[in-house]
Amino acid sequence: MVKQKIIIVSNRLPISVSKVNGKLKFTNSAGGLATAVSSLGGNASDHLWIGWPGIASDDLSQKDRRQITTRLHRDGCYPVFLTKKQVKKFYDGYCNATIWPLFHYFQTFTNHNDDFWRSYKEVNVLFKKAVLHYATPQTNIWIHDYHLMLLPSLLRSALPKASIGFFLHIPFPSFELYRLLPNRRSIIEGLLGANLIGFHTYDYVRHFLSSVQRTTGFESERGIITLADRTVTVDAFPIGIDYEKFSDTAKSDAVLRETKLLGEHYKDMQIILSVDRLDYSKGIPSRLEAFELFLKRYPRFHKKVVLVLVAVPSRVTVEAYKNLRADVEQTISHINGMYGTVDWTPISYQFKNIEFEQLVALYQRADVAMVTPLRDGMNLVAKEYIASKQKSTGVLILSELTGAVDELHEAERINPNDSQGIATIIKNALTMPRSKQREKLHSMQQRLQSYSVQEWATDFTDQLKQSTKVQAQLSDKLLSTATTKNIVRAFMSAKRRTLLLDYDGTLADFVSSPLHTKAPPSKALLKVLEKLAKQPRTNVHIISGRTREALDVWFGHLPLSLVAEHGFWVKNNKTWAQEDVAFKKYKKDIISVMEGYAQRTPGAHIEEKDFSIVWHYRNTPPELAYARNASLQHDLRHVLNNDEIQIVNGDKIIEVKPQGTNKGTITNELLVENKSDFVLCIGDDATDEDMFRALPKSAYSIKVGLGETRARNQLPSVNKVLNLLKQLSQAK
Ligand code: GDG
Repeated sequence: MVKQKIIIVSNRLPISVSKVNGKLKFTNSAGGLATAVSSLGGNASDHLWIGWPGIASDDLSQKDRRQITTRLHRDGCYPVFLTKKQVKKFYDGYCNATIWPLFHYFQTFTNHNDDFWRSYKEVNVLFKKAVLHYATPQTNIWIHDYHLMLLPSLLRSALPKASIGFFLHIPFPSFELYRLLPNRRSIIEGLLGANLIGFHTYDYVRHFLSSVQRTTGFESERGIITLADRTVTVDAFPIGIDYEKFSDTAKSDAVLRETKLLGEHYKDMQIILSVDRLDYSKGIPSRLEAFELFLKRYPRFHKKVVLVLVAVPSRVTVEAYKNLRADVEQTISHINGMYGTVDWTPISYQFKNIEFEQLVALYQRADVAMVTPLRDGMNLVAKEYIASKQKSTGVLILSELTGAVDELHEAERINPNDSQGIATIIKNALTMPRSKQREKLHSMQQRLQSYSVQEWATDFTDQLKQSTKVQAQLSDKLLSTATTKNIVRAFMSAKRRTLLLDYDGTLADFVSSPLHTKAPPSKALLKVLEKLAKQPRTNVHIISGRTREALDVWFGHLPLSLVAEHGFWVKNNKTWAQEDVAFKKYKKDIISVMEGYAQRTPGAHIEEKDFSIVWHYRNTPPELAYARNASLQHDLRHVLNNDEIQIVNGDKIIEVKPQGTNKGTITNELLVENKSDFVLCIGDDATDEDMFRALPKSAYSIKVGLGETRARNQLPSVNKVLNLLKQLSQAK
């Protein structure tokens, strides 16, 4: 079997299969995505498209399936067959009755149903199997849209090194909406299997990053999320249209003929055009309301204007869509009945899919396009209208709740809920001077031409390759099996061995409370440490920011050397010795500043140690923490205006402590005392970088987690550290 270089995965294939009079019928849908894919370069055989062909498998015999598969293969497509039950629960259910309404801010239409969710997981697994059938570790995989949000992680576990991209075509809602989803964590984890996640606008990127942080705790910097062993890049790629196709078709004979027919039919009337799938997110009822208001307020336009409303049938089996259709058709009858005359019908309504040339002719002829969704990921109709205006003028009225508005700022922006405002804008649009219309169209056309759907696809796939490459470099430092073996070998042959180990985040995972009663070492860890410390010629040092009391309770019974409070306390021969520094005199001021903040910052609290005061904010909502931390540090600097004290940012803490002593200074002292020919140092945060800096070249150093470090190697998790220590403890 030929393995493909790019696999596109989307719920629907660009070819639909149906059965007419018992015979299979194949229909191409020349959508934007199909054009985008064909522009990706390489041979057609380099691309493979996996998706559902649009017909339930219950209606197909084995022979039908074989025929479909063979026929689709010829066009580079591979079918995933779904049963009627899956179509109902996965597609109509979880996709279109749960995710679609919630992500478009229609909370009350959102149906939370366990059966839907089960089916969603099941179908994502079906897609995974289909992809694995074709993918190699070198394949680039590009997954599309909200139907397949679990697929990136499902594929990642099977193909750890694959290059996986995901693009969401609908909005990603604010966390306040997203948090309502019972499966919010699984969906985020599903998406994080990708190397690159793309959205239409930066607002959706922001919402996504904040939802990632709030549901999983993973933070991001400049759009890069750092997981334990990988990074994920998140960015905005506003989808374009096939500009040439629209501008060329607009000039074609077929369209000119259609436009002429429209001209004859509507004579001197101005046309306002409305084209969408019949979907509640598109705001059709409020558009009609505004149009009615316009007719009421400006009778001089009666018989001079017609609203051509094309509503394309969509998801007709879903309850909310049935109700919407009834509602829209009732309102149209009402307006036509109220304002129409024998020779004039204000709204010309078509509930069907019209031919492409007819659509472009309508774009070409329409004086105004009303694109007023209540929410829309991007909205291509707005862009297509502008591209089709090659020989004519026109005005675009565009909702500010579409993704497209970011690029089309010359459009007449409206709030789709403001019918009064829209009525005025309709009047202004119908009377706008042609020179002004031309000027606005020109700027928008230039922009759309320069970032067409072809550029969009190339941009996304280039970025995917780039981010996969950068991520591969990042994981270059991850400790390999070979280096692990080297470390064990060096440990075994050394005359004297020194191990310098941090505790939180290195030997134990972070817990939500810093209290030592809440973060005790596991039995497994204690066992490994004991065994390790009892190895001959071996000194094991725990170098922590924790207090003496905590370290004593946890490790006092083991033959380990302990360093508390980042080096201010050192335990040798069963007694603690302290660094000679003056800190006491500052404590009162520091605590008083911090207490003021703690009282009005939910989740934050203060910890007092002998040589530091710590502000903990792990349980504070991140946005609030960000704001409070900035002003807390400002106030602290103001109060402690001297060189003896430093303010250090740690992992979800701000620590105020004396200058001079740190984990690096103590490391220097320990290395002199121990005189070892094997040194291994493991840590995870900024304070541990001081240790890494103090090590001789020959030492082994490991940072837990990704991110910049001076350490020679990295390990992704505490568990992996324990594995390594276990190997050393068993070395003979
Ligand atoms: C989703 C997101 C995002 C419409 N009627 C006819 C017809 N169309 C074509 C248009 C346009 C497409 O359908 C509709 O695209 P939109 O972007 O407006 O909306 P969705 O279908 O909701 O698309 C959306 C998009 O994905 C891409 O990422 O922009 O936000 O919801 O291309 O031309 N085509 C023909 N006859 C019709 O009657 N031939």
